[in-house]
Amino acid sequence: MYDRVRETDPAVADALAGEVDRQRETLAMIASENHVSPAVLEAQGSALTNKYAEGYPGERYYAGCEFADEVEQLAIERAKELWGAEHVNVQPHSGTQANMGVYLAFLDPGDRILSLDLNHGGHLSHGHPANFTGQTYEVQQYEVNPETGYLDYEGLHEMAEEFEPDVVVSGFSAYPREVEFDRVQAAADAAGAYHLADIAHITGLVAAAEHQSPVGTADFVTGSTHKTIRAGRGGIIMTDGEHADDIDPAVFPGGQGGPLMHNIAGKAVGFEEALQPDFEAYAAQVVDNAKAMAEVFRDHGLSLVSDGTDTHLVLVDLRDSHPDLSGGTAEEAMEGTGLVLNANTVPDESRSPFDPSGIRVGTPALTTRGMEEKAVSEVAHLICRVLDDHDRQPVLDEVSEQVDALCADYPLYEGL
Ligand code: DSN
Repeated sequence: MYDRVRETDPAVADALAGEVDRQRETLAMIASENHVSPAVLEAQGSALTNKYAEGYPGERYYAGCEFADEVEQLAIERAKELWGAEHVNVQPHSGTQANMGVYLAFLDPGDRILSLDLNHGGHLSHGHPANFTGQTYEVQQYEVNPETGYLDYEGLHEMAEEFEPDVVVSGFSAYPREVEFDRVQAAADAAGAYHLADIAHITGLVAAAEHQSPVGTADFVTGSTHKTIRAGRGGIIMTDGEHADDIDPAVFPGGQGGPLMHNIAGKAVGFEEALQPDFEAYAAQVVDNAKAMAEVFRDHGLSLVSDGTDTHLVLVDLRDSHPDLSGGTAEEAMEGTGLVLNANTVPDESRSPFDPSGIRVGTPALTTRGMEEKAVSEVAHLICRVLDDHDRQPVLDEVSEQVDALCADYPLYEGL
């Protein structure tokens, strides 16, 4: 594998082959990850990586853009069909860059953002002090209800009226429940603010109508294209005709230079795959699998934020069931067995963001491997075993063998 790379650079070839093997031989449950198809991989590795194409289809600053134009236009048309958006920009290099495009277009430095706290499931690019958003704009953050773990829509509404933000952000990285976008919209309307719905995690669920859509409700919908939608890596912005003329120049030349045309090709191919009828079944299975996982965890006595899930992820708060076990230690013990998930902050976090109190478990990649409820429940039982016996090597060895068997039963990238 990677023979041409190997001729030039054996060290990188080893690392690339090692990564394919790592993905094959472990179970990816980082909720933001997925396994794209070989077709998407091939498109991302295409000669379009060489092409500068500043501008937009039909209006480029360089010659030789006919194929770049074709690919970008296909990505745009397919995205419009998938999400029902009037206007789509497929050039953001990532979900954060997509958010940046919206902020650059509609906010001035010092303007106000109202968004969900990172510990409660938000995202760095929604106003965290370590991110440019927290450094450029005035930020206030809302929270989930401490009793239920669900978004506190009334609290959000009151905060919007008091704080008078310029933009209210919805859409989250570690929120397991369905987002009621119309209620966020009502809060934004009460403040005369824009509503930015960042659906990075749930793009695929929204496209397949497994989650309600903010398109047509929120002013701007941003997302990343490699998570549940399983297309090439990057970001996307959707809006209506009214805001389109401000969004495009904010992405280029406002915040980015040349678009990553090879990634846009990967987006186009992944969107085409998501338009096929079997994608709806995939997205439904992602959610069913997450619910099955939540059930095993609950039966095992684990505390789940919001007591379950409507989406692709489950957030486990370890403090009640395993008060001496941090998320970081759990993550490390899991990884040693081939269960790859991430430590995550939880609402009312009492440890540090570097070693928080929770773990976040997602099902998009397991579902891509073909797993259904029975196999996913087996995986959930393995996670419980590691949590209970994270320092008992014989148990970890047994779990590791069972992970190997599951990986063999649900193979990945055969023939690659
Ligand atoms: N890093 C992604 C996540 O894991 O949620 C968000 O950008």
